[in-house]
Order: sequence, then C-alpha cells, then structure tokens
Amino acid sequence: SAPILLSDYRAPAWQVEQIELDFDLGIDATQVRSCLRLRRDSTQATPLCLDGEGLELLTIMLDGQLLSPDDYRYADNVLEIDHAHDGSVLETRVRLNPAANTALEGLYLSGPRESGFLLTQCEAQGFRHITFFPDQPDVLASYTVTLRADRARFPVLLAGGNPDGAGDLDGGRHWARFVDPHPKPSYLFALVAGRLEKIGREYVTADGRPVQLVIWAEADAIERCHYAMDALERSMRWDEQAYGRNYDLDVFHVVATHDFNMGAMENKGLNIFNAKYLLADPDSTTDDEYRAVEAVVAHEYFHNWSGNRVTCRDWFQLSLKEGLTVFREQQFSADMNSPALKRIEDVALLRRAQFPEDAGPLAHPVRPAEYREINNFYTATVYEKGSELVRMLAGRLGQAGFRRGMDRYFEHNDGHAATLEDFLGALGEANDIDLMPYLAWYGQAGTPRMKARGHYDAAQHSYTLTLTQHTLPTPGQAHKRALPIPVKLALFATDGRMLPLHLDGHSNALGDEHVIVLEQAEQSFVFRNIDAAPIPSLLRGFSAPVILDGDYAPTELALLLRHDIDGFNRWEAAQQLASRAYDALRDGGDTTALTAWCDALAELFDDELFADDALLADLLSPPGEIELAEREQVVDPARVHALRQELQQRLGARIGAGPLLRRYEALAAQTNRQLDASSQAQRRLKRRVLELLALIDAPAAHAVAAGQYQDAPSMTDRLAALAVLVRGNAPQATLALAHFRERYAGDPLALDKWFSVQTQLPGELTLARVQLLAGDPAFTLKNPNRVNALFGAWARSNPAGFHRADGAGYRWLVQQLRPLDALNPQVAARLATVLNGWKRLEPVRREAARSAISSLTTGPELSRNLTEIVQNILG
Ligand code: HT7
Ligand code: ZN
Repeated sequence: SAPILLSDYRAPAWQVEQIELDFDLGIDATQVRSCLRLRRDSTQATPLCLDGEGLELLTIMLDGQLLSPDDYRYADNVLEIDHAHDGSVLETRVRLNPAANTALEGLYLSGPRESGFLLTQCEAQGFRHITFFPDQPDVLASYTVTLRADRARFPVLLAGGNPDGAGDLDGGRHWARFVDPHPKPSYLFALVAGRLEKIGREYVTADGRPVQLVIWAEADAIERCHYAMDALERSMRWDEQAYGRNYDLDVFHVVATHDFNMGAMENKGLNIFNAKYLLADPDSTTDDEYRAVEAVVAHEYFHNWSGNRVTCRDWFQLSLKEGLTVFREQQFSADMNSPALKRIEDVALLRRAQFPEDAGPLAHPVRPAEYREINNFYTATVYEKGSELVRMLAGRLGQAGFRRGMDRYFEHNDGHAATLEDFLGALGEANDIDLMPYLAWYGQAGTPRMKARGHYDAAQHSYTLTLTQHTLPTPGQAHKRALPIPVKLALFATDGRMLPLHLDGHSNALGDEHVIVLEQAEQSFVFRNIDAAPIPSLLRGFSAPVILDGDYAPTELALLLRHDIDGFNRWEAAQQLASRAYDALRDGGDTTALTAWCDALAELFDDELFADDALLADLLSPPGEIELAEREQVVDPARVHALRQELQQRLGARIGAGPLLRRYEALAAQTNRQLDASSQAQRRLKRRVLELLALIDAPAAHAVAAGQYQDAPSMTDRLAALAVLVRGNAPQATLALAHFRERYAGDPLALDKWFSVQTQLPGELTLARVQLLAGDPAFTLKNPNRVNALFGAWARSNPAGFHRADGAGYRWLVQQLRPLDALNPQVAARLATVLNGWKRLEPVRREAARSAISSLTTGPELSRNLTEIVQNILG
C-alpha cells in the first residue's frame, strides 16, 4: 500500500456533529446501529467516504431512505455514499463477531467465552472495526451511546460520558445510555460490558464538581485495585495544582483487562488498563511495578486534557499528546517519588529503547513525515524522545513561563484538534519568545552527538568551552541540520566546589548553574574569573537528548561522581566512568578508568554518611548491555555480555565479598513489605549487593538468595532472589521455580514473571528453555502480556541469550512471528522490532539475522503492520 504523507493532509470535507450509537451486545454477534448527523464543508466537492473494516453491512439509510447497492460502494475498507448533503442523517447497521477478534482492536472479548467480558480499543483506528465513520482524529462529534444486553451475562454496561438512564427490557435484557457532552474523536470512544466488580470513591474537583471514581475488575482482582485508586486521586489533585486542570465529567471509570495490546487507553471517561498497570499488592507486585502503576494511572488521567480536550489534528502529531503526556507523567512521578531517581530511570530507558531506535533502520522523527501503519509509530521516539523535547521547551521557559504557555495552549485549543505548531506557538506567544527553531527537533531523526572541549587560559583566568554538534544520517534523511541544544552546566574546582559563573556576553553574574544554548554546528563560550582549570558538569539533569563526548580524564569523572550535587549528573559521571572502564577491558589498554570507577564506588559504598541507598544501587550499576553495544561499531553481544560481567566482577572484588555480605545482612535485617521510599531503597540496594556478590562468590550468594526467596515478604524480594538463582544457573533455581509456578498458578501477572525470569538463563541455555516454555500449557500466542513475557523478555533483556552465534535464536523467533501475526498484527510487529539492530552485528550473526528476517518476505502475505516493519528493517 502507498504511504500516507503528512504533506497530503487536508481538512475533512465532512464532519460528524452528532453520533448516536446503539449496541445489541453478544459474544459471537453484536449489532451496531449508528446514526450520524453530517456537516459538509461547502468548499470541497469530495463525496462522503467512511472508513469501515471487517464489518458485515446490514443496511444503510440516508435521510430516512433505505439505500440500494446502486447508491453506495463498499470496497477496500471505504464506504462511499452518493447524494449526502450538509445536514444529512446517515444510519448504518452492521454485525460484528467480538469472540473472533484476536487482534484486540475494535470490539473484542477478554477472557473465556463463558465468563469473559466485552470491551473496545479504538486508538488508533479501531473505531472503523465497530461502525462506518470518518475514523480520523480531526472529526470531533458528540456521542450518545445506548447499550442493550442480557442482564445475567452482562450485568455491567459502561460507555464513555455521563450516565443518562438505564432500565430493564423484556426477556431478561437491560439497557444503559451514556451521553458525552464533550465532542471527541472516534479513537476515544469506548464501551465495556460483562461481569465486573467495582470499588468507588467520591472526589470533588478544585472547581467544585463532585465526581464518582470507579475502578472495575474481575472478582478475583478487585481487591488489588486500591493502590490504583489512590494513585488516581493523587493524579487528579496534582493536575489541578501543577496545571490548573480539573476533571470535566460526573464519572470517571477505569477497567482492568488481561488482554490488551498496550499499557492502557485514555478513552474519555472510561480508561481501560492492561491489568499489569492497574492491579497491585505486595505479594505479587514489585516496587518497580508499583511505580509503573502510579505512572500509567497518572498518564492516562493527564490525557484528559493533553489528548482529549486538546486532541491531535492527524496521527503525525501523535507526540503532541504522547510526548507531552509522558512529560507530565514524569513530572508527577518525580514529585511523588525521588526526582533524581526518576530522571535516572527515564534517561536509562531513553538510552536503552530510543537511542538504538534512532540509530537503526527504524529511525524516524518525533513527527514522522510518512507511515503505512500508524500502530507502528507508538514508539520510544514519539513517546520518550517526544517527552525530552517538551522538557527542553519547559527548561527554556522556566517553571512560571511554561505554566503560562500551557495555560495558553489549553485555552486556545480546547475542543480542537491541534498541531505541534499550535503547541510551540502557544508556549512561545505566552512568553514572547520564538520557539519555532525547536520545531526542527520534531522533524529530524537521529540522536545528535555533541562534543565538548575545554581550554583553560591561566594568563587570562578564562575557561573556553567549545561545543560542536553532528547528527549521523538516518534512512531517508542524509543531511542533518544543527539543532538548538540547551546545555545546563556548572563548573567545579578540583576541591569539589562549584564556581560562580561569569559568562562573556552576560553583564551580571549567573550563579553557579546556567543554561547555554548551542545553536550552530560549533560555538565557544568563554567563562571569566577562573583561577584554575575547572571540571565542567555538562547537560545537568540531562538537559537535551544528545550523546555527549566530554573528553574527561577518569579522575575528573571520579570527582564529579563524588561531588556533583545534581544527583542525575553524579550517576551520569559513574556511567561515563564505567563505559570508559568497559572500553579499557575490551581494548586491554590503560586501566586508569577501571581503577577510578572501582575506587570511587568502593569509597561511596563504605561511606557511612552516604545515606541514599537507592541512588547507591544505581551508582553501582554500569550501563546495560544494549547501551554498551551502542558504543561498538560492530556488535558481538556475547562479548559485550562477557565484558560487562567482568566489569561488575572487578567492582565486586574491589568492594570485597565480606563487606558485600555484611551490607546484605544489615539491609536484610530491615526487610519488610512497606512501600515507603526508604523500604524500597533498602530492597533495591539489597538486590544490587546480592547481584555483585553472585559474581564473585556464587555459592555464598546462591545460599543467601535461596533463603531470601523462601522468607521474602514481598514480590520484590522474592523475584530478585529468583533472578539471581536463575541467572547464576544455581542448583537451588529448580526448586524455587517449581514453587513459584505452583504458588502463582492462578495469577496471570505473576505467572508472566515466571516466564520472564527464565528467559534470563545465560548464554546457550536460553533458547532451549524458551522453546520449552513456549510449549507450556500456560503459554498462548493470544495473550500479549504472555508473548511479551516470554519472547519479548528473551530478545530484549537477554541479548547474549537471544543473539546466538549460530543464528538459531533469530530463526526460531521469526518462525513464531507468522502465527502471531495471523492472530495479532500489532503485537507481532512490535516484537519484530527486536531485530532492529541486525546491521551492526558481527558478520556471522548479521548474515544469520538477515537471512531469518528475509524469510518473512516470501510465503503467505503478512499483515500491513509486520510488512512495514520487515521492509524498513531490511532497508
Ligand atoms: N494512547 C494509548 C495508545 C494505545 C494504543 C495504540 C495502539 C494500539 C493499542 C493501544 N492501546 C493504547 C496509550 C497511551 O499512550 O496512553
Ligand atoms: Zn499516552
């Protein structure tokens, strides 16, 4: 199919002012009647065309007249209708089969047919699987939705908007109606019907509106929704305080399902969540997962303004809602938890998921210029890099200026479908600043590489910092422009003091931290009144999403690691030092960096005054294998793994088994299942200490881990212990895995962890175990969480286990993609992206990967989703 181009965008010739939807719900057959009141743009002569996919068309009526097949054409998923005019009312009736919908897009069944429930997923283009409609986000309509169903089978009937009546019907059936007063695009429509339990809470918004908050889940899960309810309330308060945004309906429903393609969905008034991001209790949820639940609940709630009240003009603008909402979610999580840890977590994710995407054949701008399948563009680039771009703008405007700009953005675009230009325009106009140069970031793929070189002039007492930038070509974009790169910086003296900044071109002193903006390919910045060569702390807080080459001596990084008061940059110094240590191990050269890294961390480890256990755990963790592989021209994943293991062994040995064990015991003495920051930090550090111990004294660590597994009061401790046993291929792993399987047999989310943890077996053992697990009765290709727990965890989190030298891993994964694609194209396409980096593999693996991926280009036709990914990956 031909690509869809941003440059082809035209405002719709037909709008839908009002839609009335009537559902007659059934598992195998659901009838949908839709009634559209149409409005025509008189300047365009385009005929009325509606999207519709996989619909069994029953009847069409235009202005009360039944249409004959001569009056319309339904082909290639488009229904074209003759004789419609401004003010026409179009009624269509269609039939759907929810139970047969394995793609989980449109109306589908979650769970077994006897007891499962019906739900919808419409973003990005699922509504066309429900009824005929101009299924694009710039068509905003008012929705009235009536649901009818058997009361015993579907006791709960929900749709977005406010409730507007309910009652009994003949034959044991009932009905419920919902009216949404806010015009919305079709992707925000939702319904849910089935046997669900609820928990509820009254909430009063800052502007005085009483709101019923209700979370729905199946009976066995409802008691695990309380944490999410608390998180929802925190999110609502936070958005009122931080952005002045109030909720705008009388009800806010949230529903949990185990069958979902993504994390969650912000349908107006009826959010639907993957159970993984809603259910939580200490026995089955790790600390990281608790934080993820809080973040995703907040994210979906924040969409009510950034996405729903102000939506996207077209799907090219996806980051307008996603990048902005990720940013708002990150701010919220930072406020609820530790800002430094949150920043570390977010940057680590960016580097692990987005930088490789931006450096490979799937690289695309935050605002892509074209796509074939929009579902393939819910990427780390659109989400995470998109958020970084908003962060740069927020940093440029300062807190008050950004708030002013956001107020203007919401006010000017409320109820409209907006563009990124509208966003930058509103932020800029409210502050009298031209932000349009930042638009270049949205159109250019690839991660800029920024070099920093310092020169100290003792005679002049000046320090000149020269910054250069360069972005490598990406597919379809050979030439790159210089981008505005804000660099937040400080200068340190060798005794660890921060120096006051006197920058040429600024008459007044700037304090000890300042943001300079690199706007050209090369620029120099001169700092005065400096008495000795300083050590620059650059990109503080990761002020721009670039790769920095800082030309530091190891001792300088060690100094920043010890003295920088920016928690993020402290961690960053440790990461840089570890990367240099890694290079030293690989190249067999100078070991200064390795020694400096080990010494600095051993010193911190012993420092009783260093009280931040969670930060210490992060400092003690070198970059992951994916990030380290990004440093290589040619990647041998087994070698990257071995070198990283050796790096950690050196660190463990430098600290020493005795101190590690003693620290472990001290931390273990405080073991509990509380969720406060210090209890979480204790578990995080305990895990890291145990992992280091396992690398230098495996039997001792495995004995400790086996004990921890047995006594663990929380899933965090239990899973950490299990992971150490499995990764170390310890004899105790077998029993622990069997126990885990039995204990959590009835809990799908915990069972997912049982699958995932086993994908972390080292090296050559992995594939056979993954194959065995794929044959387990609990494994199914129909459930996205299970597929991701097995195939995704294997290919993404165990590169050395996935990238076997004989290519068997690639061949086997590719074999799974075909049947998966037949069931669920979105999940298959996303899984295929794990092969993104094949071109940089060493020659033997590269050829094996190329051949495996190419095998997908012959044989039965693949979905549009998977075809696009395969074609782009092959390049
Ligand atoms: N806005 C939501 C995106 C989403 C989605 C997209 C494609 C297919 C299925 C999907 N489920 C949810 C999620 C979010 O970013 O909030
Ligand atoms: Zn989102």
